[in-house]
Amino acid sequence: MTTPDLHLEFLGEQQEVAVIRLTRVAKRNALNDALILSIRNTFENLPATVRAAVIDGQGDHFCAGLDLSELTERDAGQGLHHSRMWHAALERVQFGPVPVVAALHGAVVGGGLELASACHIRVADETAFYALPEGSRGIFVGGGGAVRIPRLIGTARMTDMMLTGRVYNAADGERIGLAQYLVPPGQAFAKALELAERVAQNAPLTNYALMHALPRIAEQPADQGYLTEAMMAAIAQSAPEAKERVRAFLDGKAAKVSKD
Ligand code: 1HE
Repeated sequence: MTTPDLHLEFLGEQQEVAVIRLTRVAKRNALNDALILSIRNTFENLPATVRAAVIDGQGDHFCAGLDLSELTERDAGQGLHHSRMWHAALERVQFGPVPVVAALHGAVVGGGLELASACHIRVADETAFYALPEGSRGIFVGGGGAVRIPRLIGTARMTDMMLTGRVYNAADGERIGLAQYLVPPGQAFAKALELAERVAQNAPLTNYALMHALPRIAEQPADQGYLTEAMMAAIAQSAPEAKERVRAFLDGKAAKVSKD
């Protein structure tokens, strides 16, 4: 599944963390059609041993967004299908088999921010910056950004980013919710890997619930959300693994919640 523009490897004692790295450094990891299809293919074919994933970018930037050199003379129908191709790929990231941690640095712009938004946790180092230059390029987001980014930062902030070309630095990005973690330069990958290894230790049904039930519950009217939550809770707690984990705590064999 490794290609010249995408590297895949497995880390951890049981190879439980997949590391997906964009390696199109000369083009600042701009996403051409082939790379988008590679991302989709990778998430569709992760081995069953994998429990969590990290995605990052080689070089000085996470991702420069859509490969603008491919934005040629598409007609409306071709543009529609191109956008839908991105949707299908990023849907495999968000609703694929395992939680994904994005390790961000440098440019996280346009389609790069759309890719990051499809991940479940975002870790940024202090070199990261975020923008949606689509506005100034005369185009619009097409990789699911109009759906996902307002859910992270609100419609007003996204509108401002696109209307004015506003660039958020790493600290402000973390403040407004584009990233959940902010780390010193060069440390995003290490932190993302540490988090992914921790996520990989969760009961698979818990991770499934967080990826597949929680975002849908959050979109449901409250009375439907409560019912979906109750059903998901019942399924998760019925798993033998859940019972073992609760028993381990009651027997004093599992870690307490600690603020350190
Ligand atoms: C590219 C791209 C690209 C770089 N498509 N080729 N995205 C953008 O509007 C962002 C455009 N890129 C930039 O603003 C800058 O390149 C960066 C801030 C990301 C990096 O700057 P820098 O100085 O490190 O690199 P560079 O010299 O600008 O670029 C190096 C090469 O990468 C150069 O090619 P070269 O052949 O002259 O060496 C650039 O042309 C190339 N390159 N970014 C194509 N994006 C689903 S819809 C999503 C819609 C969008 O994402 S729109 C936003 C697109």
